[in-house]
Amino acid sequence: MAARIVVALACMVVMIRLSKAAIYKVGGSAGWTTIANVDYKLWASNKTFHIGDTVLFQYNPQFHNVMRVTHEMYRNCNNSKPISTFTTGNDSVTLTNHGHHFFFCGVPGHCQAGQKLDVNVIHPTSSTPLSDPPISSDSSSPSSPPSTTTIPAAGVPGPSPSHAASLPNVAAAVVALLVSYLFANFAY
Ligand SMILES: *[C@@H]1O[C@H](CO)[C@@H](O)[C@H](O)[C@H]1NC(C)=O
Ligand SMILES: *[C@@H]1O[C@H](CO)[C@@H](O)[C@H](O)[C@H]1NC(C)=O
Ligand SMILES: *[C@@H]1O[C@H](CO)[C@@H](O)[C@H](O)[C@H]1NC(C)=O
Ligand SMILES: [Cu+2]
Repeated sequence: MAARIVVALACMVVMIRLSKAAIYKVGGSAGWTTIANVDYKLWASNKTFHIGDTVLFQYNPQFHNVMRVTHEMYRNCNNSKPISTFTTGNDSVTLTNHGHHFFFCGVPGHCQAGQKLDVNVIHPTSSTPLSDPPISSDSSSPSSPPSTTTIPAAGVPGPSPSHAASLPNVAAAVVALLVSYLFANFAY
C-alpha cells in the first residue's frame, strides 16, 4: 500500500515538472525595441503560449514602454487609454486567460514602426503550478511543435491545438488511474 502511495506521489511530481510555465523574452535576444527591426509577429508565430506562461519585455525605459491594449487600440496604434502600462524596462506579464493579448510601445511612432505584439494563448490546461519557471529566450516548451496556425485578425481566440497527447495530460491520467486504484483498495 505504502509503495503505491509513493508511486502515485512520484507521478504527481513528474506531472508538476512537465507542466511548468515558460517565460518568453519578447523579441529574443534583441528584446523590446525598434532599432533591431524585430518582427514581433514572426517572433510570436512559432510559439505556443499557455495559461501561466509569462512574457518578459526587456528594454531601455528611457526610450520605450509597454502598454497592454484592446484589439481596436492595437490595430490603430491608439495609446490614449491603455488597459495597463509598464515602464520598468524589465516587465513580466503572466498570461492568465486564453485568447489574444495585445501590447505595444506607447512612445509615439513606435507602434507604427512595428513595436507591437499579439500573444495568443491557447485554451486552458489543467491545474498548472506557476512556481519558479525557467527562462527561455526564444525557444519554448519542450513538447510543443512549431505552430502552423495563423493568428486571426478578429478579437477571438484562435484555433486550439489538441492537447490530448501532451505529456502533462498523460501523467495526469496515470495519476488518476493510480488514485482510483488506491481508492478501490481502501474501500473494500
Ligand atoms: C483613440 O481612442 C480614443 C478612445 O479610446 C478615441 O476617443 C480616439 O478618437 C482614438 N483616436 C484615434 C486617432 O483613433
Ligand atoms: C527581469 O525579470 C525577470 C522575471 O521577472 C527576472 O527573472 C530577472 O531577474 C529580471 N532581470 C533584471 C535585470 O531585473
Ligand atoms: C522559433 O524560431 C526561432 C528562430 O527561427 C528558433 O530559434 C526557435 O527554436 C523556434 N521555436 C520553436 C518553438 O520552434
Ligand atoms: Cu518604443
